[in-house]
Amino acid sequence: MAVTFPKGFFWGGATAANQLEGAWDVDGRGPSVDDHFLGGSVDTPREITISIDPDRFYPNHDGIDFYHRYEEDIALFAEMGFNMFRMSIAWSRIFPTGEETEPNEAGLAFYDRVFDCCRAHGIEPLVTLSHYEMPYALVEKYNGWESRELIVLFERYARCVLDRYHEKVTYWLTFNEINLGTSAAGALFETSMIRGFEGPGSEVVVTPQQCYQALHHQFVASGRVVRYAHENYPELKMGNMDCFILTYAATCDPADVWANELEMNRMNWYCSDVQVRGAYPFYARRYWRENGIELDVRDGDLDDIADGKVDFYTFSYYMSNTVTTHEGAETTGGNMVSGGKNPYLESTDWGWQVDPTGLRVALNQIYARYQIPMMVVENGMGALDEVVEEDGEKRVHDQYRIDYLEKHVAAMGEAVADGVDLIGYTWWGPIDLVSAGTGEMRKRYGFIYVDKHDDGTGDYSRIRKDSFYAYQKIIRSNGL
Ligand code: BGP
Repeated sequence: MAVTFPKGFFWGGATAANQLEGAWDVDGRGPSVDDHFLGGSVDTPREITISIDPDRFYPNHDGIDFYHRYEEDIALFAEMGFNMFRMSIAWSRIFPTGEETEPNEAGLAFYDRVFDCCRAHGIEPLVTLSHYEMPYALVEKYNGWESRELIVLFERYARCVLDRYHEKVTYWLTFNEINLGTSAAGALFETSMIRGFEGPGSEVVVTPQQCYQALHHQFVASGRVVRYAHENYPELKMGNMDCFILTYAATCDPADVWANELEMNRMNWYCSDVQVRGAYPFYARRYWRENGIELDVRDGDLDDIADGKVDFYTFSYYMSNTVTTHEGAETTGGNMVSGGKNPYLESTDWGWQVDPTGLRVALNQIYARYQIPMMVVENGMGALDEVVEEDGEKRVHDQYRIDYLEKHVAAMGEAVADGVDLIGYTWWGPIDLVSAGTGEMRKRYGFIYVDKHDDGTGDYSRIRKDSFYAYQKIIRSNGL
């Protein structure tokens, strides 16, 4: 059966400000959390430094210099046929310390230029308000989302950018991969609770109480922002964003099946149940009790959450894992999430298990639960690429990435045929950028190669990889 994607389907790519913009201290921008992270690798966690050490290399400081090269990059996206570009706004470009009452006009003007450039190419921006970052000053003063103070500060920032860009941007997401906040390792990225911490990131210790309280603050903040958008700009579409890590019971032992049910609730459903349905789910109370969590919920919080129901559901999908209660099970990689190995799946060089069928399963499960429009806003493969010279041209033959792309597009096509209301797909890292988990450039996702390396060298030139043309073909045929 020929797979048919809906007419007007959004095809594009996804990025985050801190991973590509660079220009970390330009035009009044304040330091952001990620500016304090050094580079790491698959087995060496990124180190955090409280002060910026001028003698060390911080990969996010220069990113891939999108700040100065966005016109060239957006033109390349348009050449591939994109009609959507997912990006985020760096909060500290707009409010450098997070506590100013007036925004930084130079920062606002930058995003005006970017959105105008997208529009000129017929590309719809999809904007994440918070993608793993906040002004670093808010870490020092409040320990990130641990503090309730963050709610009003985030609201101020979000209202400001909604007021400014509502005619240029229709699709918005509040928090990137909010559900990573349900575990200590993920909370490091997602909630920025790293005050006073120095050293390799994975050693940051936060308790379940801190994680779930921080998430509560984010739910309230997200709810208030969604309500503000709906009341003031009814044409806007507001979405959530979860990191969907599909898990399977490793065996048919009912104990494994139940353990997997619990893991799916924590990892994949807890946050989206709140943001899609506007209330904490039925299983939350037992989970809180058994994990020593007592939420501080103030008057009005639950109304904010109830009013903050999103219009569409979005998620990232990279891998699946397994869950077992049996001893001695092998585990596999993931930057913030690791899980059980699946003998039927292969893994990337960074240990992420590749499972296109799992994407079809996830789409069906999510749609069965919520029945609202959905987008896959991240999917991709980090790999080592080699540049070769042929006929005086530089090329990258990345057939592995094309295979990954085609299989995941096929799985989405099947899900569409299953009846899922899927409206868009944005590949993670359409252009090589700094890895969030490891800080590496060598972990490349792009259809466009960027000459930038982990020792800081490179001239930032861009090269179309073979996958550039493969994606172009997919888009031209609307997925056929
Ligand atoms: C997601 C993040 C992205 C991105 C991606 C790939 O979890 O939302 O920011 O980086 O994963 O991960 P990594 O960069 O660690 O390979």
